[in-house]
Amino acid sequence: MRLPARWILLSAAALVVACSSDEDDDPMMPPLDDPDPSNPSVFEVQGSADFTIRHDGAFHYLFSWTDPSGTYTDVPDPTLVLEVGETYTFTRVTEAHPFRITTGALPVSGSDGSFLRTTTSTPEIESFSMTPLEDFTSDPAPANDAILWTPTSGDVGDYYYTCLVVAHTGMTGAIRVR
Ligand SMILES: [Cu+2]
Repeated sequence: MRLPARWILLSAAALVVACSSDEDDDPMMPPLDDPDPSNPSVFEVQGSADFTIRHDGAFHYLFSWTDPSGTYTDVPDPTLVLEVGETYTFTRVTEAHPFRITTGALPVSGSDGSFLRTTTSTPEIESFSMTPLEDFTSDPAPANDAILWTPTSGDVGDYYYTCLVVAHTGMTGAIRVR
């Protein structure tokens, strides 16, 4: 039996597509969870930036900063997309609510702009914290010690920030280093 020429051509094209997509996708390396740029809570911060952090009750952190794309004021729990090699400061300027950066393994639910920490265990939060702890904690006033972070290529990945008051589960957001 002779196969129609058109069928052979289509089959060859499908084989080429299948082979090229095999090269692009490494099944052992799931892609990083890319933030959705259409989500208004996701901010691709341009260049180095200084984040000033206030709070809305026990519900949200409020971030203010300026970068070449504009000035942002009191943004509740933004997802911050940061760049390797740039330097960022995170400074708490109002009372209470110690601010901690953790790894992406912190147990949370929700999505960009509305994350909730799902653990209320201090030892568990500590276990997922970035170390040294004091370098990734911004204490409230009057200490006002800032976190100063220049992510390296080894830091590419996902992180969270959260309040160390265990009941303040909504004071949680994401940082993605790209
Ligand atoms: Cu808090």
